[in-house]
Amino acid sequence: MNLENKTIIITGASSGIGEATAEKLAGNGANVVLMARSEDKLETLKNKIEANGGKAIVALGDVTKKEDFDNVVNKAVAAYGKIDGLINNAGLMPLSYVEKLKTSEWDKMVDVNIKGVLNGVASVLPKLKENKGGDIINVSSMAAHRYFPGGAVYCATKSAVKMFSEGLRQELAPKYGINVTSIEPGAVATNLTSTITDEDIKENMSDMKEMTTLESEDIANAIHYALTQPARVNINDVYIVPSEQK
Ligand code: NJP
Repeated sequence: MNLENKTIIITGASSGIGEATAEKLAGNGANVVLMARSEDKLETLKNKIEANGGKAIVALGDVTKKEDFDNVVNKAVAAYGKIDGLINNAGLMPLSYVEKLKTSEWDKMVDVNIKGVLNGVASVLPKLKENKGGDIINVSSMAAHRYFPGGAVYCATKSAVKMFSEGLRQELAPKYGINVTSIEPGAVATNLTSTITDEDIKENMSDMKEMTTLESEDIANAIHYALTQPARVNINDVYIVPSEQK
């Protein structure tokens, strides 16, 4: 499938995987709708995409607020007339051991990683149904497959995203031609660890530092692959990890 003139909303487009995905999809003809809270970063990305001949708009928003998502959808439709896909990529990973009781960090992960995905689907689904098809891609994680130290809450949120994706797929793909994919990366070199405040976790992250991790572009390529299959093909899960990661 060609992405020419497909309109795709990408959350968490201001850095890492979302940014690389926006560049990849715009470079292949998609109209990309850049959603995040950091206006400067999104404007810089939009300018870069346009300088390379692509099409992008900035749509500021917080995924934890359904009304922000509705505004993003309206902005996308005003700019491009329709919506063909949603990439629910925004996420946080403030790892900590449960006994530290960093409950406000747990709340943030539930709000962004789970409720943010639900909000996106709730806002975009009516438009995809109008179009009689489309794609929803949710960025879950290797953390949906296995626990790692300090990841009890993070892993739980990403397991929720993976299982929600499977439910969505079964409900939407046969009935409406809306294909759904869960992307499950291992370690990728991004800013994701920047929200970690638990000093014990920070000390124990040396394994990651020694490993050759994935690059954001590797995940962007996986998302592009899922999006460019014929409509009859649903790529359910892409579990993609660094060769060196155990
Ligand atoms: O991380 P990072 P990644 N509303 O920190 C945005 C998953 N993953 O690219 O709002 C809207 O560079 C934030 O934007 P801003 C991971 O769980 C990663 O690695 O401007 N947006 C930024 O653009 C996550 O789901 C790895 O601050 C909000 C983006 O989220 C996805 O990959 C491994 C927001 C985070 O970019 C992308 O993360 C894995 C909000 N409330 C899964 N809060 C990995 N990197 O190793 C945050 O298995 N954002």
